[in-house]
Amino acid sequence: MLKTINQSIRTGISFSSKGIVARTHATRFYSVKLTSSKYPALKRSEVFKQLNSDDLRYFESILTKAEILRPSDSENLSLYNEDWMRKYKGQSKLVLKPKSVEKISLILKYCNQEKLAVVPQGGNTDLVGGSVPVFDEIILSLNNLNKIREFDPLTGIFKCDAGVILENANTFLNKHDYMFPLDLGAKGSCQIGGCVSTNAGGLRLLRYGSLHGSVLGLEVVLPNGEIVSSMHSLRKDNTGYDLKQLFIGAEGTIGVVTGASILTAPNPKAVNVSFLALEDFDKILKLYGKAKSELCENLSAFEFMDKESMTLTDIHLKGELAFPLGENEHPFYILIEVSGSNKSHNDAKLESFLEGAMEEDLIIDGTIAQDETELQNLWKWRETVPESCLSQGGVYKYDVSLPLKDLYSLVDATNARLISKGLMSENPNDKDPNKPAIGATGYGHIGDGNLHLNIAVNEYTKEIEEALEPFVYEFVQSKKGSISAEHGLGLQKKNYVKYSRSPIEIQMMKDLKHHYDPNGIMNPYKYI
Ligand code: FAD
Ligand code: 2HG
Ligand code: ZN
Repeated sequence: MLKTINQSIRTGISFSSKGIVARTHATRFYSVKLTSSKYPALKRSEVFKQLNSDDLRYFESILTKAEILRPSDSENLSLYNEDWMRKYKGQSKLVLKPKSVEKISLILKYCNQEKLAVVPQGGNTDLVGGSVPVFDEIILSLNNLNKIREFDPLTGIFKCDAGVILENANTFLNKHDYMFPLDLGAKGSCQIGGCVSTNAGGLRLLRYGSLHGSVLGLEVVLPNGEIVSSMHSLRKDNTGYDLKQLFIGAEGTIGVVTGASILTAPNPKAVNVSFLALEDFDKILKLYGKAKSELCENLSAFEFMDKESMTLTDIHLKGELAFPLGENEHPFYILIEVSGSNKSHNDAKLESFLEGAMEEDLIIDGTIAQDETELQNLWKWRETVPESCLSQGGVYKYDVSLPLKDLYSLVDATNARLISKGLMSENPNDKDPNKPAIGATGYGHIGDGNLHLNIAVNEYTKEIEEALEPFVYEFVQSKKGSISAEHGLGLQKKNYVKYSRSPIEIQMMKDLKHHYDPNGIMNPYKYI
């Protein structure tokens, strides 16, 4: 049983944003349109060669049958050409799945000489169109490079191939009483190399920091085939430039990450989670301040979800899980996780914090997990939001950093914008099938100042995209935020980097790209 901490739900709460009325009938999915037809201004570069039979013969000479995937093979090529949101679709005719770093080196050396464009691909859970080709680029999948290399139980330093799936890395570490310092909803599919290449932030960044801190070393294959083996194990190493940082978050534009050395964290002995309802965003910020000062080192997650994101999640879960607080009737929800080494201390801290928060009128209702199953169920209401927002047909996702005081205002502004353009119903109860947008939702990582603005739609349309872009980016710039908090730039934000980076910063990125990849074969057409 979930322990309810306050059953006395207040009435008459006014809801600041437009409510979401999502479809409850079967999800409609459209066949994914080719990226090249959706964005006709994007042209295939003449610099790149078309794949020919000589190229195929070369790849067949260095790879086994199991490492090459072509249209005639039974495994579906569209799994590699289409992204997770079914928003982008490339036309690659070749997927290479090498089993060794040396083979990756030979592939890149050859592609560089022959000017064949390449898209590195991990678990293909990218949310900005970065992991799939735009035209006929060769897909270099890391799926077969998936061995754990070594682990030191004293220092917690873990070394693995780039293709190891995050969840598998964590399961391995848990057996040694350690944990991976990153966790996210796509953990069952995303790979360590993909997470490093996007500098994924995830659900516990506030406690464990970013991969820029926990990656101690990398092994990378440069576009010319050179292997840079820097799988260092040192926490302190100031020997000149910290070159690995260049590849963390580079999104496969200057090399292929083939291995990573990571500083992992001891697994906490005691973890607990509370799910709370709040009546306005201001109270979320007050609660966060209180959590920081009272829960201190025990605070391991502080996630927020708005009512709309919970509505969509409820529909998506189809009654599989009861809503933690009876009804989804409050404007905002917070999931707080505390973790430490002593259960009674951990629990006592959480309970006294929650009692104080109720006395100060910060929370309306809440519940604390009583066992591991309940804890996992509460997390499910947070981790399932990204796919729930997609489940109505499509979703436009924006991942932004904003000053905390302005964080939620973007959601309200986006709803107002869609209504003013006639793309969304003003009245949440009006299920007008002619309005392509269902509504904007907001959720994300309060501790990181990171809002996920998701606009659930019945289908992807040019009108919605034009209403949202550059509107969202201009809004973020006006508040001195970042247009790319943790998901990267990919193809989606290709034309908008200037909203968060100065001309000199963009030029320095281009210089680096040109230096390491003069033929531009690595993940072309994307942000750089
Ligand atoms: P891919 O999607 O395959 O690739 C991502 C990018 O990295 C592409 O540009 C690709 O070309 C490049 N790349 C991949 N592997 C390599 C490599 N070995 N070398 C060089 N380049 C490479 N992100 C967060 O930050 N926080 C979250 O909480 C979060 N939650 C998510 C939840 C869901 C349900 C989903 C679908 C995604 C989520 N993401 C989140 C997005 C996140 O970026 C990815 O899940 C993950 O980091 C990408 O890993 P991947 O292996 O799937 O990489
Ligand atoms: C999360 O925090 C992820 O759940 C995904 O970063 C966010 O899908 C999104 O917009
Ligand atoms: Zn996130």
